[in-house]
Amino acid sequence: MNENGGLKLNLNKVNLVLTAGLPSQLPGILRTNMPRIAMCGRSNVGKSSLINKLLSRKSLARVSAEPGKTITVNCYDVDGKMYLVDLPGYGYAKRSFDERNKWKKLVDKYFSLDGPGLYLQLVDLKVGLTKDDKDMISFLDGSGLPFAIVATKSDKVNATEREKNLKALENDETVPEDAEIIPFSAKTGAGAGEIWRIISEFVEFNTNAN
Ligand SMILES: Nc1nc2c(ncn2[C@@H]2O[C@H](COP(=O)(O)OP(=O)(O)O)[C@@H](O)[C@H]2O)c(=O)[nH]1
Ligand SMILES: [Mg+2]
Repeated sequence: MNENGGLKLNLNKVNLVLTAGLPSQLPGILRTNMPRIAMCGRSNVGKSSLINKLLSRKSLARVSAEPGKTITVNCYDVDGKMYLVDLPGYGYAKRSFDERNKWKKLVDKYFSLDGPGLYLQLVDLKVGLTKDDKDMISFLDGSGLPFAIVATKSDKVNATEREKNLKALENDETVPEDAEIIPFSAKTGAGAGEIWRIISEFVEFNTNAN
């Protein structure tokens, strides 16, 4: 199977094209008719690690041991066919009111951009849904935005815990019945093929539509 889920992509042609720290910097140089795939989730859930794994890079997106350091939207152009977007994380307890406000304004601006956007909502498979995760899922669902749930750090749970925690996600009332839930590990790469399949379906559909 093609590891990019059917899309022909040259992963040597990946560039960080925009780092936006202010709403006014969006969309900036982004071509809004090009599909955007955004990583959404709390600080430390594994957003940057997912981007690195999908692009087979060790440290393209900065992986941080200290969560919540920077509030920026980082956009990677992938072979001129789509953007992978590293959204700033939420739920970082030490953030000040001003910083939370900055986060909200920036993310709201991103959500309001024109053009095709898919959201990968990351949830820690071991931790389960936080209050903030539930709020985000309700927002995505309520706004009619297309999204899939990626249950991260699957290497940290054993098979029993994994099944139990996946069931809990599936059965949570904030998670729509038809939502896709993909267990993923940036450590082992498990689930990456499935995530590429979802991305490529979205990209193909929205490229042909233009
Ligand atoms: N064991 C394990 N650790 C992970 C995984 N994904 C991320 N991490 C670790 O979790 C921490 C936060 O990851 P990062 O990608 O920076 O999260 P972000 O804040 O959402 O971008 C880092 O220490 C990563 O090495 C995973 O799949 N398995
Ligand atoms: Mg990050």
